[in-house]
Amino acid sequence: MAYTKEFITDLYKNLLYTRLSEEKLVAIYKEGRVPGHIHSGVGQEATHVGTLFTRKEGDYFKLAHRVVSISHVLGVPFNNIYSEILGRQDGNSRGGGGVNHIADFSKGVLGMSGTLGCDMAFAAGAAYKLKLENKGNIVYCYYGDGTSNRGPVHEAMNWAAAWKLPVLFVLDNNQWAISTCIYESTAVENPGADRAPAYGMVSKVVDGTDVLAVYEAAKELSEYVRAGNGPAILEAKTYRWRGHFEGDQCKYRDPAITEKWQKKRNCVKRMENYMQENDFITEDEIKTMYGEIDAELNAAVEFAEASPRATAEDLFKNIFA
Ligand SMILES: Cc1ncc(C[n+]2csc(CCOP(=O)(O)OP(=O)(O)O)c2C)c(N)n1
Repeated sequence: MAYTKEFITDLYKNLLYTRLSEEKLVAIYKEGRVPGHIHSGVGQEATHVGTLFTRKEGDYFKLAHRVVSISHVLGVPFNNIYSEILGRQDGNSRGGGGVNHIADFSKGVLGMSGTLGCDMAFAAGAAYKLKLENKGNIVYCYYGDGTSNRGPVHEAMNWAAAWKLPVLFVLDNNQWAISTCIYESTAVENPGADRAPAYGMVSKVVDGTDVLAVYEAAKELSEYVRAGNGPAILEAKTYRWRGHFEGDQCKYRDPAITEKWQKKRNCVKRMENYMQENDFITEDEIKTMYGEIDAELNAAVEFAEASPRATAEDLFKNIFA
């Protein structure tokens, strides 16, 4: 398909924002500036950015614990994202949620459950609301390959399919669940796509490091879901570049394979090559963009560090009982 320069530049810029933010989180974690932990999503940005470029006003998003910077693409400011991650009161959940719980209902960002898989029912529930409203909106529901083996995932998928709920399930198959490789825990090659027929769903498998391929596949499936045909599964093949969490030494896997993905399947570099080959951007313009985004991210970290810390009293606010 022929793309306009504006579209490609916007897609790339969002990809770069997400990459540089995921790297920034690793950097400030190393400096001891992040309380708790982070799950870096470096290397997996294209799956999220490519699918989200098919979103429409009024859609909902059930994100995951990895690639948390993606909520910026949905309009959540970095000041609030970083404040939440650093446990500060300017965070989206006033610092009480932390890295796994970037939620902003005003932008359709529903957050997630730390009990992986259980939150797939949030997506189906939100999709039921959208179905009743009948405005052509859908829910984007992200999950991992390890999560795909949990019982609540099956329940949510069956419910969504039986009631023809508008959910696009996006499986970010990075091949690892902490230290367990997907091929040790799962009998099928494609834990999203191979299971889709059992639910009566359509699916596609795509190279999750090719943002344009992801976009095209998501466009086709999201249009199918928007038209009222029921849910669908997009399975994106990626690789977890870093450890499960920062500090994980990855002793359980071959570093040569990781290196191969980093060198050959770097979604940002692939997009930069594509853009330069097609005269959409120059090397200097790319360099300028890196500098500007980095400065913006540094300012957001500074903002977060200046925000007051969440206090023990805050624990008792905004709870039901
Ligand atoms: C029900 C449940 N079991 C275990 C955990 C601990 N846990 C956190 S992340 C994770 C790995 C999930 O793997 P995957 O779904 O492939 O996502 P990835 O971390 O690779 O992005 C596990 C087991 C959890 N949060 N919830």
